[in-house]
Amino acid sequence: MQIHQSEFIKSHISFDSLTETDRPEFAFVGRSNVGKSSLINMIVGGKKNIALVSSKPGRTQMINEFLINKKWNLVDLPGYGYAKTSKSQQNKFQEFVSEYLLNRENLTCVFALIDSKISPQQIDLEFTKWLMDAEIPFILIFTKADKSKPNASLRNIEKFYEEMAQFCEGPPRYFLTSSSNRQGRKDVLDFIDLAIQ
Ligand SMILES: Nc1nc2c(ncn2[C@@H]2O[C@H](COP(=O)(O)OP(=O)(O)OP(=O)(O)O)[C@@H](O)[C@H]2O)c(=O)[nH]1
Ligand SMILES: [Mg+2]
Repeated sequence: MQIHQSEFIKSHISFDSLTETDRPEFAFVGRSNVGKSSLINMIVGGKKNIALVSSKPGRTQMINEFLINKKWNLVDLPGYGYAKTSKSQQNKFQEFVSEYLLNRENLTCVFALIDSKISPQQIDLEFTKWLMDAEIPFILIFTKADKSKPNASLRNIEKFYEEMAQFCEGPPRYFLTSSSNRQGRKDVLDFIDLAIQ
């Protein structure tokens, strides 16, 4: 799939303000700082970034909606697990994100992002389990592949799947990506292309 148009639609601070649409929608979710906004820019951004990447984690605090090729939507969700965010803020995010994930009717697939540089984190495993239990369709996207040697990334992925095997029978597929060297861009776009047919 070629990306010939991508535009920012709107930021939402509550689920209710999202526009109802039949367009297929894909949501990027994951721990704060895992690289959601960077990946969105790498995959659908042109010369200019469309999602805001900041040096400080916890910055994407709203649901940011993008329209791609005038055909499908992409959503950048606030990150979970940022320790410096107050507990009440964290709860608010969780409520907001889970309300979106559980109720968005046109949600085609969630991309759950995991940092490929680190060994499995409890918070990511818990979130993956939550997606499974809620029967929300998702795949895993391991990020920041450029930060370690390929074998080290693959070992972390393997370990993640080993941990996941404790609560999941049909493991989801995954892609390994890097926003720095554009690894995995075609994999993700091919996946979306098939899903919107
Ligand atoms: N080397 C490398 N750095 C990356 C990659 N992706 C993201 N980063 C860096 O990681 C930091 C966080 O990236 P973001 O894209 O803002 O992460 P996010 O998940 O959107 O973060 P929040 O919005 O705070 O939840 C930034 O400093 C990025 O430059 C990658 O593939 N490789
Ligand atoms: Mg972000």
